[in-house]
Amino acid sequence: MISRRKLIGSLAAGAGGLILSGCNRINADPRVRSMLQSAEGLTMRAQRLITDRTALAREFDAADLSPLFRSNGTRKPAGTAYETHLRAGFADWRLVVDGLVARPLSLSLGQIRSLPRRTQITRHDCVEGWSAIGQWTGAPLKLLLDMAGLRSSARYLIFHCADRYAQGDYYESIDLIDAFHPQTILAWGLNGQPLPVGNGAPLRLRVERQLGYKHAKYVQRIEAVESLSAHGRGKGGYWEDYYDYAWYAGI
Ligand SMILES: Nc1nc2c(c(=O)[nH]1)N[C@H]1C(S)=C(S)[C@@H](COP(=O)(O)O)O[C@H]1N2
Ligand SMILES: [Mo]
Repeated sequence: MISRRKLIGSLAAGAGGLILSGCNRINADPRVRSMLQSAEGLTMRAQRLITDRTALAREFDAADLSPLFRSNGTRKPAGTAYETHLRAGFADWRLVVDGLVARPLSLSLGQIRSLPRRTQITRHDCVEGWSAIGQWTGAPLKLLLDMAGLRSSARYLIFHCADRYAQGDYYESIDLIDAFHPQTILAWGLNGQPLPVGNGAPLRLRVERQLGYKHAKYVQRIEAVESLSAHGRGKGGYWEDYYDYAWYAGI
């Protein structure tokens, strides 16, 4: 749970006393509502008829933890930039939050770790047919979005990752309902330890109502956009662009 006093304290210290713009009632947010009324919101409206997208994913107990949380996909980004950050313990690494925001952010890992944290034990489901239960600790994405101040035109967030596949850089995207979901966190810890390299160090997305490939590892930039069409091949993610995976992979 997040203590409000700690929240305000750390935001004031870490971000120069930015004003918190609350967005707790995401369904009442005019941006979300206008998106739901658009053509892009069609699939989502259909989904909402059968599921409540703001509902929480199931959380488990410590006794349910998988003995090992496997690494899948990229196990370590190639290249000297990542290697240099890794050797320095990510001391000079920064997460950039930009695009359609009022106050672009450049945050160190220390600043992100000192934000109020959320810890959750959840089950990760990969389309390749395996699941694992892990305990994730990180900063609720909502906190960073409130610090940055989304502009009214923002509809989606693109997560730019440090790893590359044959066709292009790994990236993923989510809408604002998932962005403000209470279990959507930028995780820097797994099972009580710093996030291992194989699982996305130093920072990875957890978006618990969706399948594994949406959980971007090695996140280095979060970009707020109005449309997904200008990025990659326009389908909102690496697997979506090149392998026809569904953009919305709700579970
Ligand atoms: N940057 C990046 N993020 C990624 C991937 C990847 O290859 N690169 N693989 C995805 C897939 S398919 C899954 S199942 C999970 C795997 O997370 P894990 O390595 O912690 O098990 O990360 C997802 N996020
Ligand atoms: Mo996956």
